[in-house]
Amino acid sequence: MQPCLHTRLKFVVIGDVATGKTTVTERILHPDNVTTVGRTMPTVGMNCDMKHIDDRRYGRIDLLLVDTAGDDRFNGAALTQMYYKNAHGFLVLFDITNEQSFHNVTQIWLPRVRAVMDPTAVCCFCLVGNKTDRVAERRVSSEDALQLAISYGWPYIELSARETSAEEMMTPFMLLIVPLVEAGVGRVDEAEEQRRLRLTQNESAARSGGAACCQD
Ligand SMILES: Nc1nc2c(ncn2[C@@H]2O[C@H](COP(=O)(O)OP(=O)(O)OP(=O)(O)O)[C@@H](O)[C@H]2O)c(=O)[nH]1
Ligand SMILES: [Mg+2]
Repeated sequence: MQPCLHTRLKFVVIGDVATGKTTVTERILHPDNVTTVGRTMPTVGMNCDMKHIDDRRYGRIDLLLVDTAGDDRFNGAALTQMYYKNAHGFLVLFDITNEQSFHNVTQIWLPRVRAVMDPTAVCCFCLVGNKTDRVAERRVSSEDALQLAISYGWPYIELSARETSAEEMMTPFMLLIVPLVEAGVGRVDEAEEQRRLRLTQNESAARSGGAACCQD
């Protein structure tokens, strides 16, 4: 029987304050739920949650999503950078109505990731322009954003955490994840996991047996 494919990936969501990192993360975790839009509080430190995807072709994917604070006052840049460790992907958010947030992609966020990233590790990036529902307030053109993404070899996604449909929300992220899965990044060796689990169970059984002996 073909062993079941199982992959564990860690993605970190970064970007300026109020670009919509928490709202977008919530929509990825719960694509059908738009009730979180307008209900978020500024993130303190980080939030992390797991999304389980069962795909007929790519098997089981456990995606750990780490939503970080855009405001350094909450925990300092150095601590935030700790959350970047061992990441397989970064969603770099900006708000299409806020030019500074776009500027800070290259001025703040990318240098921070590069400062702690293992240059040999496989890691993908995606530039995400959020809040496309605020059409009249747009300050960053799709062309400029696309050009920036292309210059780094990243894909560019534009969305509205408020209006983008559940399916449209997930499709671009699957496109990011699939090449990693195909390359075997984050692949879990199920047999090895089972072996380790059995060892741990045997050890704790032996330990509790030992304790019972001592009590006699
Ligand atoms: N119109 C509109 N508002 C949005 C969208 N996404 C997020 N918002 C709003 O933007 C504000 C900030 O959203 P958050 O998700 O808290 O932003 P954040 O990037 O997590 O902010 P920090 O945690 O402080 O770094 C909230 O009032 C959201 O409701 C969107 O697509 N469209
Ligand atoms: Mg937040």
